[in-house]
Amino acid sequence: MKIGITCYPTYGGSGVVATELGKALAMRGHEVHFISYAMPTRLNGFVDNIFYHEVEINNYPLFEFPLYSIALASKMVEVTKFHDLDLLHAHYAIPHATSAFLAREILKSEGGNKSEIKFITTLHGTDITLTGLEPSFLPTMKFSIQKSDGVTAVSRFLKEKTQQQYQIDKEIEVIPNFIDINKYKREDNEKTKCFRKNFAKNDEKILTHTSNFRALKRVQDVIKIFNTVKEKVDSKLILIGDGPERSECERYSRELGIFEEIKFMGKQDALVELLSVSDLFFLPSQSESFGLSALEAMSCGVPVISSSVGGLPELNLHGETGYIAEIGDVERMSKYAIELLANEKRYEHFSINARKRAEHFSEENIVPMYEKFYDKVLGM
Ligand code: GMT
Repeated sequence: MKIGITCYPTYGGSGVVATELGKALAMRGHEVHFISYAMPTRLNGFVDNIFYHEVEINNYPLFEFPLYSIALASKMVEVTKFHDLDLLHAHYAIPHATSAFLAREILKSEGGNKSEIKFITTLHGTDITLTGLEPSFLPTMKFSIQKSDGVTAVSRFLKEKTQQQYQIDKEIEVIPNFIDINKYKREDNEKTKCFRKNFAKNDEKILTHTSNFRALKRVQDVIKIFNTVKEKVDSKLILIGDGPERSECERYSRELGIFEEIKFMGKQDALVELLSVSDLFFLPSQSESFGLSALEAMSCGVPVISSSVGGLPELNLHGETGYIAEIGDVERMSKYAIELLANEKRYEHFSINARKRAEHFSEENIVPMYEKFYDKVLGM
């Protein structure tokens, strides 16, 4: 199959999922064409069967705002025609589903051999729960989702939320996030032992959080939890990633007098190594449709303490792979963390369960769900 994938290339989980999906599909013999404004960050190194098409945007003094959605639609038309695509797959509805709709209608009106092209939209999270609900986007979003030839959502929660909030009766297929379990696995060797020494003393535990530091990730809650946990369990905190709340988080940890015990790592490629030296992962988000970062941690055998929002309970099983608590209940999250870190046997059990749960979301299990869905939409 020849598939055109559009995603946000540099920021957020939707781009990661879209790129990893494209890579996995290419490995399975499909031809994948990424259509975006920049090369997706995870598309590093040469992969056979993968092509990248950059959307060029011409600036003209009259256009106060870049007309990306239109330029993207035109690029989708061009790539579909000249690379003989079978399908367009838009990740994150705004504006990708709208551009794909436009591209499909243009190709239909041209009446050539691509006049029957179909497009699929994958809903990831904030496209539905936040940005899409803004009055300036809502009618266009609803329309674009409804007009998609197929729609997938990354959790049952997101499917139901879409149907309720947009009053859409369209069938939505749940295809969860996935992980390369052979890459994301706990490394326990001389290198990671040495790595661990950089962060903590032998008897200290390492608590970790990864995100793009937006307000909805509630990174300050992680700092509050750490402040309580470290009173009972000798520990250090690693914060990975960067974003709008980072400065405020650094300021807050200075105010609490614990800045020296927290490592603000910024964006990191060595995620597997960092997760391999971690003992607990925190994701206390305000909103989370799936929680890819928690899945990455679990795949490395790290139990997760998360909020109970969105799709998180579909991934993190309370009392098995970690614990869940209400948004903002840092007291309960701290209590869970202290109890788990203090109980070696239970911890071992949770760590094994976390890895087993992650295996359920392996690339091998989930990517064929997309292939099956493509076949269904194309009537094959
Ligand atoms: O909002 C983000 O953190 C980025 C966002 C995105 O769409 O790029 O992530 C969403 O998609 C991920 C991949 O499907 C999910 O794992 C995240 O849970 C989801 N984020 C939110 O719902 C906040």
